[in-house]
Amino acid sequence: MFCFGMGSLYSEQRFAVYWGCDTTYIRLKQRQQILWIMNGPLTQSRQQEFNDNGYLIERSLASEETVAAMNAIIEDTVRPALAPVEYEADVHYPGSPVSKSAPGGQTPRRLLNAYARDVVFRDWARSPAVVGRLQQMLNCQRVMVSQNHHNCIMTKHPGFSSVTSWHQDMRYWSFDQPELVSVWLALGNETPDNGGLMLIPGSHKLDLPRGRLDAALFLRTDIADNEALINNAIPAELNAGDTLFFHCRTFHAASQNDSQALKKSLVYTYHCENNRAIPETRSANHADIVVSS
Ligand SMILES: O=C(O)CCC(=O)C(=O)O
Repeated sequence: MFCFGMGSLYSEQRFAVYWGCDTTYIRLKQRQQILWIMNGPLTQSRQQEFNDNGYLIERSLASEETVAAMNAIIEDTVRPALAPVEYEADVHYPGSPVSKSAPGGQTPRRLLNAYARDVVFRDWARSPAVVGRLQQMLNCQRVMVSQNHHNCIMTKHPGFSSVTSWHQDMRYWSFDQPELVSVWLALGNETPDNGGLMLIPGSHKLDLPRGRLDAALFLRTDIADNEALINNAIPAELNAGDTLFFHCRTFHAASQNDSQALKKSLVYTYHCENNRAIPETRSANHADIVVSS
């Protein structure tokens, strides 16, 4: 059911506005052309891009002030790292320090529980710019943020970072449905040189046989078909404030930070309210939070 309204945009042009619960059409009558079809902040073509590729980069989504406030908090709490923390030595990935007592062993990989760390992180997590996009990508009104695992500030330090091999984030999650979206906010420049993410477009649609993955659910590197798949990867080149949305089935990877500067990114993962964490799994450790109004 549509409501109807009319008004003047310019003296010589009239426009009509139709709106329903979710959809607004703005039509310039003079051209009889729909200029703008909106179901939320993403145009249909941007939403289609996300559906096709399994990821979408939205440039400058966070303001300079927000990025500066977040960076200041992180700089204050990363050396030494304020608990709870995951250390590079915890993950045992290629390049990780072998233990917490080895050289570089105290290098933090993630400052965990970002949502609880400061209101600036909470405000971002529940901001209309983020949540509106997620409602479209996840196709639901009621969106929740997880307080488990990807609720963190990723810190990639020069000198002691590790390689994250090709994986889908579903390896971390236990949910009714593999329908989650992570939101990765760059707090500085990210390129392959400083360990920025690489993604394989369209890989969220693949249903690979178990044999294509190793014991830890990374893509096996000894299989020619995987090599062909990995050759399609593209880097997510980000500037501070740019935001990468990616589906939990999109294969991605990252190398070590070969620059001289700490790389910082804020990451949250979201799902629809009717997609529940499986009880007694790590995904259900802490209650999820509704972020849509
Ligand atoms: O920054 C990285 O090394 C990649 C992180 C990542 O993909 C993950 O934690 O799932």
